[in-house]
Amino acid sequence: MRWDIFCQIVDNYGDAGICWRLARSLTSLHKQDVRIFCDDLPTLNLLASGTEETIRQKVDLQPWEASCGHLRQSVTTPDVVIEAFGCDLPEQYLAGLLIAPKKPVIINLEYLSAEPWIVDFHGKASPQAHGLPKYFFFPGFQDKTGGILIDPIPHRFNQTTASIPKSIKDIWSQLRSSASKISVFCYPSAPLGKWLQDLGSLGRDFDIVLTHGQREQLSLSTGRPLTLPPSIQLLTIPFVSQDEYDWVLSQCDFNIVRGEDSFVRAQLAGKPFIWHIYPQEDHAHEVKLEAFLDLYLESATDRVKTASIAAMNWELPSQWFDSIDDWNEHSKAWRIQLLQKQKDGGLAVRLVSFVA
Ligand code: TRH
Repeated sequence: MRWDIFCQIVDNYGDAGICWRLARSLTSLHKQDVRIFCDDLPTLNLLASGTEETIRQKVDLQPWEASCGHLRQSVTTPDVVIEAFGCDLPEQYLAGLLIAPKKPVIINLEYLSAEPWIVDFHGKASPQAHGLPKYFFFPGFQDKTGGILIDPIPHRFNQTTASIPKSIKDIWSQLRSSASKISVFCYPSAPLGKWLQDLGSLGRDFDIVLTHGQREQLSLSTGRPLTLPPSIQLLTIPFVSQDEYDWVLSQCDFNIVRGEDSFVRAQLAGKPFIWHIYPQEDHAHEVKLEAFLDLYLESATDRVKTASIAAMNWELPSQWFDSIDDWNEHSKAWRIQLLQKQKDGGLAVRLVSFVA
């Protein structure tokens, strides 16, 4: 089938990250024909840049405006149109669909949530005045949801130095063998300065891999230079491609992640993590976090429950770090359970089957 994915980058990278991951799965694993129309092509290109060229070339990346021109050539009328995260289709493009001989199905690809109500809304029709069929598609962890994007599965990453991405090789060589590695990708509201200082009181070595922009964010939040003990080493990596960032998550012992894509990758890495969920004004994020923790900790021991709930609510590491080995075991088990639930191929396959 031919797919057109519309991606508007409101802020951050998550929308582009999800669209790219979906597109690469649809093309390289499921032999679909995919174009992405994006209003911020440079960001999308950056995310996609580290991907193997054979995979990268299969997806047609286009600027948003190109969508109108393309449709006039009726040969490229799509079978499926994805509105990622409810973005509105360009009027001219929609008008073209209405007069096209073949009518596509429109999918409103929603945000991932562990909340129970999405099970009832996933796959429901969304009748439109223009008459084209449109459906809600909800990614999720539970059965009977749209699932999660699992491509590329992290176990393909091996531990050899040969696999270190070129863009971070120099920085990676500064890591200490005595130290645990923690990657950091969080929003400005995180109390990271205090958190790192407390980590320094644990009497263990930690190498902190700050992703692009995090060091500046840290300086701004503390308002003064941070004094950390020698047990804590801060390292900054540049903005890397999505594959390279996936690799970083898979290599660290603990990850601090934020929007829905890095959140899922941290789980697939099979390591303990803090999900710094995007803060919403109406506190909707607290409900989402709680819903996730209910699922994530369903079969966890009390020790892991206490530690991970404390960590995800930004309690200081000295309050919970002594449970890290147990949390580690739980993370590995959760990863296996997650992959088991997605053994049908996860979101990409469910989407193809749904449309078919
Ligand atoms: O960038 P985000 O904060 O995006 C979020 C989500 O879309 C969220 O749902 C939305 O509500 C909010 O923005 C407004 O975090 P996320 O989802 O983890 O996406 C980051 C993407 O960027 C992910 O695909 C990984 C990628 N990435 C790189 O490719 N290279 C990097 O160096 C880093 C740090 C990230």
